[in-house]
Amino acid sequence: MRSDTGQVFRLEDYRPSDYLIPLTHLDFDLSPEATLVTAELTFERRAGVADTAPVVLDGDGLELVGLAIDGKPAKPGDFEATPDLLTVKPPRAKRFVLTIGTRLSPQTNTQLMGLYRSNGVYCTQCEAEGFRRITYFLDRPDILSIYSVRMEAPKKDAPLLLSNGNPGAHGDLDGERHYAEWNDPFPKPSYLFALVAGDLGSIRSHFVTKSGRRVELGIFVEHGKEARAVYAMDALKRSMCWDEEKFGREYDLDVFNIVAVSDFNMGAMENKGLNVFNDKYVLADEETATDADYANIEAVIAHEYFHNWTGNRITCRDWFQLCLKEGLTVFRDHEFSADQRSRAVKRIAEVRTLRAHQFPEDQGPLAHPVRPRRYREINNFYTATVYEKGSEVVRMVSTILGEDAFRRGMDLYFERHDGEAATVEDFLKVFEDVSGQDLSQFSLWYNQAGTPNLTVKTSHDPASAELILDIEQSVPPTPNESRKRLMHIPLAFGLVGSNGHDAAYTSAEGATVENGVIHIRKRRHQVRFGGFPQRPVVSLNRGFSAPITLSVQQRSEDRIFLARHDDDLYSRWQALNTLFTDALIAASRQKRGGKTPKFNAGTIALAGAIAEDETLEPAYRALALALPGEADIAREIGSNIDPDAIFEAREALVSAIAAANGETFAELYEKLSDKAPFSPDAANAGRRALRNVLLDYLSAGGDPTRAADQYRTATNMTDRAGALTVLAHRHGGSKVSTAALTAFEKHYGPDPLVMDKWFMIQATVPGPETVESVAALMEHKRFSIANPNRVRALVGTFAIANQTGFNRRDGAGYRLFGETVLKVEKRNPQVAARLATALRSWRSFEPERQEQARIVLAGIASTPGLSADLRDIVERTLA
Ligand code: B3K
Ligand code: ZN
Repeated sequence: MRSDTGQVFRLEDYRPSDYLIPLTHLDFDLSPEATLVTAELTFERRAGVADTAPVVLDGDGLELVGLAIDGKPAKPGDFEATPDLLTVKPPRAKRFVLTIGTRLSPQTNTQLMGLYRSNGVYCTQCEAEGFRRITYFLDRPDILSIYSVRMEAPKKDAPLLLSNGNPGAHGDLDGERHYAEWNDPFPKPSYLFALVAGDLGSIRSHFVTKSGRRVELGIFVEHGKEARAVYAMDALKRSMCWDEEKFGREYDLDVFNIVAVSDFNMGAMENKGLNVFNDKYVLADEETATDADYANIEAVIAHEYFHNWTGNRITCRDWFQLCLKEGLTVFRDHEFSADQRSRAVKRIAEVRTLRAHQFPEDQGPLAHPVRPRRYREINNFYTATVYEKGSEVVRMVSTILGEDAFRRGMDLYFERHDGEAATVEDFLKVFEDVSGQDLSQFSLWYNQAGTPNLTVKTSHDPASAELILDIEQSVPPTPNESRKRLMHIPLAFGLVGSNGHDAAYTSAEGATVENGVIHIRKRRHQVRFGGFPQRPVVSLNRGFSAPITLSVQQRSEDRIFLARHDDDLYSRWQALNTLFTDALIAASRQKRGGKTPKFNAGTIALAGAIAEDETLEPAYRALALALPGEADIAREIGSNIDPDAIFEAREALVSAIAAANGETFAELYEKLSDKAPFSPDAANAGRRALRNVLLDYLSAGGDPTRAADQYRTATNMTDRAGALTVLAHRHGGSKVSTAALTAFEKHYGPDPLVMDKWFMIQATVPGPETVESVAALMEHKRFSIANPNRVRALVGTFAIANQTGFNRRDGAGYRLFGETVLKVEKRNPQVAARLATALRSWRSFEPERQEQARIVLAGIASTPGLSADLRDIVERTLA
């Protein structure tokens, strides 16, 4: 484990390195516990740098076994080496070569950073700072180098030898060994280096780019799982095609390879020409993957592929600029999925994710700007803020400029910065240049943390036929940023007439209003729209044009009207969701006060009407009927949260909706039960989604028959897992539920990815006893503390998605969690730190729970020898 130096990195301290490394040649002699790496690095001193300036290279736990300067073995006085640093006295010449030998033990590398082994396969993960665990280097993203790689290994262990770029020479060696060379002509930062060697199966295909270049495609998976990679291959080709059409981006190498491994710290990695994936985001068939898995695979394959231009060809100058590649690439993968599936459904899902993950981050102790200004451990900044809010910021640029100017800006970005390590300023500049707009106020979205709030009061003046909006913006204080500046918020809107369609205004004053967007730039705007002798209904933040919270005074009749008629499908969903949320907040207050909640009949009826509305696609109806989750309600309440009251309130609303619409739901459930052959496409997935939401309502009354039948007759994993969830959550402990869980385990036991679903379903069973069942499941033979997917499925899911179990009043959930985080940390600090962020909202609970959480956090903080990763998260969470 790298020692915690307590060092803080600051954006304002950026300075170019004294040396460049134009050429990097790496030689790997692979062996599980003694891999020898020889790095031949060509250095070039930058102009103006003294020839005495030492070469200072990053390392992380390295063992130096050899060092030569321009081919001559280095003398003791010429260098100083520790596991984490190599300092070399440079030769006089401007250009020179250092040959560095290091010895690695991939087999015992449990951090899964640098070179490690997963199921016997050698693989690498270098972003952000894993390359320094392979060799000493200027391990920073602004050092772009041309790489050539040679590797050798026993043929039997590693018939497959892969690295970045295009394949070069390969052949047999003495002693049943072989070698392969790879050359990557595109200069790249060290974090994009990759090597894979092992025995894997594959599927192959090819793609012809629009200029006629043929690209060989390969996806490598465990033997026997090849058929499960077919969907990923299809998604890859669709991504390649889409990027050409939508962004004019062509692929640039002769090969593109994807390798799926089962031990991986995150989702996937965009290494140049050799993406390495968590197998969860590659493998799918109807028997083992849900529709959500298919959608995720499509999105992650696209995301990593799109990085080839946004991230690889144009990379980041430093890690503070991480959103430059991540936010932009998320925006691109969102647009891709919207084009492949349903735009409205995709948008709603994005907003739900943003609110579930980014809003609590922005509103809690870990809040930071999309471009942070300081960090202690960069791996802790691969956050929902950098990724998801980062994507929303790019979306706002597109909203402000319009589609055409946005595309011209992107074209200019690619043209101007190809082959460079760029900054957020470079990115914004291209859009200013193509549009002539001043984006300086807008740039606060990158530099200021916190979710802005808009308060809107509407009034209507029949005498002047005006609709008046009084809008006020505020940005709440966040850690280390108590005073906030006013932001530029593009607020898309519509004024809906009594016919249910947008009505045109004759004048607009008080703010710039263009193309259906009000540009909020000041603290207060009074916006007056003329031409309304009758009051229209206001629909605001259409399409979620800005990632803000909105407090609009609006009658529930108006919301019901919007939920039925708004031309903007996102806003229809939002209106319904607000109605549900308000009802649930009121109901949880009533529950807490010992009263029985009462619900508005109009809202309840609306659920039935939406379910039946065949003008809406099933996937949309499924999202509309899925009530806000317990965590969503908690977030809206904000403080002094009692998760048990929220749970009961939500159950009461589920029952009320089910009771009032039971027949409609049952008929629709049957109607959707066609047994057409399986297809993972969006339309079919949507029907399954709706049917599974209905199953949950229909099972709320306590009868497990329908769920048990669905479990028994299911022909795909979506329906099977959907039924199992209902059985375990609503009928837990019953004979049918226990039998189904046992049958599932028996059938899928040897398939780790499917067993993750089994763990997840049980980790999310509501109620206090789940603490004990999660503890018991951690002893299950299919569980492993060493595998990040298993840990996330069981313990991560428990902490993030089980409000009543994790936040058990006596603190047992937090204690189990705290102990597990420390266990994981011993092997893998990065995964432990990520896990620990689940405690970030601890201060929003009622005092008893807060105290229990605080004790656990303080216990972690006082553990001797804590890693930098975990210390950073825990100290910020407690601050
Ligand atoms: N760039 C990687 C994430 C690396 C995380 C390092 N801790 C995957 C992605 O965002 O595409
Ligand atoms: Zn990414």
